[in-house]
Amino acid sequence: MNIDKAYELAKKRYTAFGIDTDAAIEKALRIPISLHCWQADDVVGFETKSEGLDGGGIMATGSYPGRARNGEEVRADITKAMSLIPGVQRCNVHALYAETDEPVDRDKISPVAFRKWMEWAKEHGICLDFNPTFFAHPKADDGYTLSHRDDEIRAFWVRHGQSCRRVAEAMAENQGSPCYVNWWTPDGSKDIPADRFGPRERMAMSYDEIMADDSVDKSRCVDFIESKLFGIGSEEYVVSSAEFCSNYAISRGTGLCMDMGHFHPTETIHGKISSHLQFMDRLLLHVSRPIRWDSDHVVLFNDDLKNVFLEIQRGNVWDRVILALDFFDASINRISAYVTGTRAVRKGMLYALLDPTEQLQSYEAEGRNGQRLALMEEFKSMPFAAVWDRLCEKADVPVGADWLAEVDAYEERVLSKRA
Ligand code: RNT
Ligand code: ZN
Repeated sequence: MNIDKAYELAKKRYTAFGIDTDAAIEKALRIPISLHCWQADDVVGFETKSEGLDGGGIMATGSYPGRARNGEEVRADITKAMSLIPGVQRCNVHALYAETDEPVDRDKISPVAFRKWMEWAKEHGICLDFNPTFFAHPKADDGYTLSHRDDEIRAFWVRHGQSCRRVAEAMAENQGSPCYVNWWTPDGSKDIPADRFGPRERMAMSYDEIMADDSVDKSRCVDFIESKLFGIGSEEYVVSSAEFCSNYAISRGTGLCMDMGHFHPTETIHGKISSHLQFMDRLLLHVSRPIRWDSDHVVLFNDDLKNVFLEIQRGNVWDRVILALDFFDASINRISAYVTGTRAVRKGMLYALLDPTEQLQSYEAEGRNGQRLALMEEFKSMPFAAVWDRLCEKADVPVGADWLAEVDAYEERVLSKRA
């Protein structure tokens, strides 16, 4: 009742600027967000019994009880989280979440190992995306994978990449929609390398060898390469830097992935979108929140996030940006991490879709930059919350903080029973 009243008033305010709030809600609900499977279990995966990330320089810190311990638990937790989040959702699975009866090494993984994921996805009407795993493996222990100087190790990782593209293709076939594949390698060095060229040459060669497999349909398996500035253990040198990845992507026609946490701590990514999209068809974004470093904190509805979506809105490139999440916090209830983060992303979309873009751009064309600035500022205090509540109501998910009670109940009933 109050939600409807508040919405009607808000709608009037936005209509005065020529903004259609109903259309914005519809559109915001239709844009897919790919939830990462690894928040559920702190990036442990199903290969080992280890209780944490094993190498690769990414780190899930914290020991909040209730971590998912197997495929059934991971999927149940994601299903629970998804039920509290409005709008279209996908799920992105990492290769180390393969489920096999006998151990299968990374270079031999095949679609069968992801059969349960595919069945689950079908059952819930969601699409899957995929990530090869170039970390948490003895052959990645010295910090190099696809750029390794040892030919045998490099060839192992190339085979891993090739098998991952076949898995992705099978997922795409299963869901009748492309599978977006994100390529991230930890390769790099803690201290000053004597040779920065060699690993980059080998990295490019390896990607070329992986992507050369023409039997994989590129409209089904769609590849994006993720850059990074530094990681733990690769502070000085990262092979797949921003320049490496964007040059590779442009020269080879593959996609680029920008992770919000993979740049200098004072550097943001929204300004880069219009540069890359001059030369690329599409971009994948890993939506994350760095705090002082690539800490992968739960995404919040903050200025960084708003700016990314405002940029997409103002450039009208909604269909050229693919959104996947990449955060992992082991210090809080993991379902709440998913729900807080993903709802924040959906909020960011709606917020941007309610932007007075046309008016701002015509002020700009007329050189009325004072008006442009003023309107941007005024819009920050528009009754956005009322439109957001309406969106949640429309999507049949809890409004406001009501979802917390459901997370508490799930914690009590399910998570707290896990040893
Ligand atoms: C690491 C990258 C990468 C990973 C996932 C788990 O810094 O962001 O995307 O977080 O592959
Ligand atoms: Zn990432």
